[in-house]
Amino acid sequence: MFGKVLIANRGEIALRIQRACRELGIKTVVVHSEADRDAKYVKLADESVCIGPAPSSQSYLNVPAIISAAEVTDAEAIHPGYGFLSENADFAERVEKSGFVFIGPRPETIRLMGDKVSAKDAMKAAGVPCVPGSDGALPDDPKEILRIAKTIGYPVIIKAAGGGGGRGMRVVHTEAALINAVTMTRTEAGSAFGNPTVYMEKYLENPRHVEIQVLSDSHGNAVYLGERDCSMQRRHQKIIEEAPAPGIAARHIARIGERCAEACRRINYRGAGTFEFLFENGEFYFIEMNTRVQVEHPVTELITGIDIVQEQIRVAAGDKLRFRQRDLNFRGHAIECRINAEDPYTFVPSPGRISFYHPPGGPGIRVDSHIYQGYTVPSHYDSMVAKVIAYGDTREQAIRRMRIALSEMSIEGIKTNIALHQELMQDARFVEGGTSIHYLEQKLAARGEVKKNA
Ligand code: MV4
Repeated sequence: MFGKVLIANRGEIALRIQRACRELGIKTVVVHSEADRDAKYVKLADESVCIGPAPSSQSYLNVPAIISAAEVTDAEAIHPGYGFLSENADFAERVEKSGFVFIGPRPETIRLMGDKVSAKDAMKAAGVPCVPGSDGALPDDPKEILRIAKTIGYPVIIKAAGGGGGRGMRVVHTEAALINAVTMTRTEAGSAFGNPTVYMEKYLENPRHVEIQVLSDSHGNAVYLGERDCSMQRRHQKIIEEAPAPGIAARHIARIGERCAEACRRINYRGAGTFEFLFENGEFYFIEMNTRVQVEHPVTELITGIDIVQEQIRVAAGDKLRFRQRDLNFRGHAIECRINAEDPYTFVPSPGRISFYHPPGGPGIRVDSHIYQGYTVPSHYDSMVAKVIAYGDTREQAIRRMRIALSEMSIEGIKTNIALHQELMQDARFVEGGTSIHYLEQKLAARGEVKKNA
């Protein structure tokens, strides 16, 4: 096992990785920006290195500064967390070429999945069901493009190969609008991602977002850790995630999960990964693969009893997975609410000093957060300040526990979206389970109209 790991991230995930390292007996180095200098989690680390000013471009994305920090502190491996450099293949390559272990997949794998066309090709070849669409990149010939769309059937969606996570997409409803939409998506993709390649899929009008968590070692072993439903989102920002996904049969999950694990074995995947699917009319359709630990990993940890971050570190160190699929049981239900420093109505970020903080607790409640009373939420980064995760034997119990947790929690001095979460935990459609990716935006739009009319 590694003696020392450098954590190339900030906030709650930097603390989460630190805790995993500590339990494994690994020393930690945290790199931080000037804005995060006084944070408690920085002081809790064995060592810390300031790598630049507040803007991420000069700190958390500053590759030479991070590599230098690993060199001067004699770290053996680098954990990138999520966001920032976590899915940057060039960074992973620089880390390994500098003699450190990148805690994540091999750079080639990150590159393969970063290109959504090659990712889909690889998954299709491995037997993972995909959204019907163009076989690979769209050609230049407009006649060919029109023919492909006719075969798929409208509506179709044009996506950038270099996009992902909701960036670089356009929905097309009619033949008349197609060629212009392809041209515009290509142009935008060229300037945003440096890659004008686009592809086409059947547009699914009202799907759920259901993802499969996998873990894979470098000895040909791979398992799936069940699914998460992440449909409750606004503008591609998830706000509630849960495991298991309400109303999907365990047999169905087992079948798709086994396909994902088999795909990992085929591509010799290393580490934790997530297969993103759209789920509509009882069918799974692969869209993208994420090669990092995700914000919502705790819900999977609670229903499996597996520490995903520790397992990431173990397989990066070359260990074999310590369990097989038949050793795993999915038990109970877990729900995560992302607590953001933002206005609950306008969603405008609300950084600043936390004048009072009281976290929730009690049976089945986990809080992943780096905040405390007196902490100042910097304005330079993501507004998520805490994750409240409720676990119960049933979904009903998890919801009840979440309602209690949210009622106990107080964060004063900044605005948060706790009130929105409280409202959603009482929402009849959420309580019923299985809402689509459009539900929250539709609900918020309806609420806005009531206001305007009043
Ligand atoms: C889609 C889709 C409908 N049909 N693909 C958005 C994020 C990116 N990961 C893929 N996305 C979508 N792809 C087809 N063929 C709808 C979305 C989508 C979405 C997906 C997951 C979660 C939230 C979403 C919000 C809007 C659109």
